[in-house]
Amino acid sequence: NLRNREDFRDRKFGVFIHWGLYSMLADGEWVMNNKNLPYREYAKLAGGFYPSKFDAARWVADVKAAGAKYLCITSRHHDGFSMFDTKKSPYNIVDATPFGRDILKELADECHRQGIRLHFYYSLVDWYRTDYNPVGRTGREASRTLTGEWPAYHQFMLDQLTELLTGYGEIGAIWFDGVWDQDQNPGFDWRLDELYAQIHRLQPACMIINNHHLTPFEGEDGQTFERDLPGQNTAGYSASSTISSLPLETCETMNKSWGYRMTDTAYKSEKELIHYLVKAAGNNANLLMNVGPQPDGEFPAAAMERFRAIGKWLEQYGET
Ligand code: FUL
Repeated sequence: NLRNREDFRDRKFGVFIHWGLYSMLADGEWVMNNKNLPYREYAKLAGGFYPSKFDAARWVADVKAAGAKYLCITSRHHDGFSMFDTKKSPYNIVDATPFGRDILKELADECHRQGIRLHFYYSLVDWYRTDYNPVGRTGREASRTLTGEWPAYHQFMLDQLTELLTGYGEIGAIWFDGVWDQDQNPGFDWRLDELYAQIHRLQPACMIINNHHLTPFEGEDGQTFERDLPGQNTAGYSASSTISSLPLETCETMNKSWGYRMTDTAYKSEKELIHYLVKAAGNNANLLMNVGPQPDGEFPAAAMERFRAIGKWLEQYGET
């Protein structure tokens, strides 16, 4: 997938979308962990998830109008809720919500129709399943060994990745996250090679990116930095990485949150965001800029204003 890497490098600007059950609580995607919510109670949010204004065509058109060339959406975040029609667990948007629609499928169809490359964020951490411990919490806080059931969880991930790579057309990249969850468990083997091999088998051109905050491993196709430009470490996530010669990407929020947070009004200005996009490009890195859609399925107005401003700027000064 060398050609795909080059294609990715040229895309420069992508939109990250964090959307899930957590959006309903309007307190960021880590709310279950941060507020110590019991996972079984949290799961009941699904029964009320009905984003009546969700419109995949609108989202993709807005992303395109912002001048972005790709989109990366949370297929399943740490809360363990699948935002797609998985057959591997009933805890998913089609079977567990009154909405009953596979938003990933609708988005995939629109991305393909409107010419936006689609990436799937996929969490290795799962706060819902009992075969990945500790339930409801990050594993970073305590050294807890995984239960003997862990191979079943690994198989579950393998099966879900198979679904994602067979039911949604061409996928530009799988964006993994959560390797760091087992930092307190030295020597733990995520068996990533098996996950990677399956991706390569199913879609040889699909890139593998992993937000492990380390220098890329064997089999990966890009390096992503969380809230920092390559070579910087202001956010504290990039201490153990050196800059790779693979395509680079940095992800950043418009305010301070990934998932929708009602109280977070600390949006960066349009100018700051445009400067950051230019700086990232100057560092040979793509910028993956986040938006956290509301529970009703719309992008927050403050995010929309910024998307429009960036789009206008790119139209005037950007290369197409
Ligand atoms: C981190 C996650 O823990 C955050 O919730 C978010 O998804 C960010 C992009 O990556 O590792």
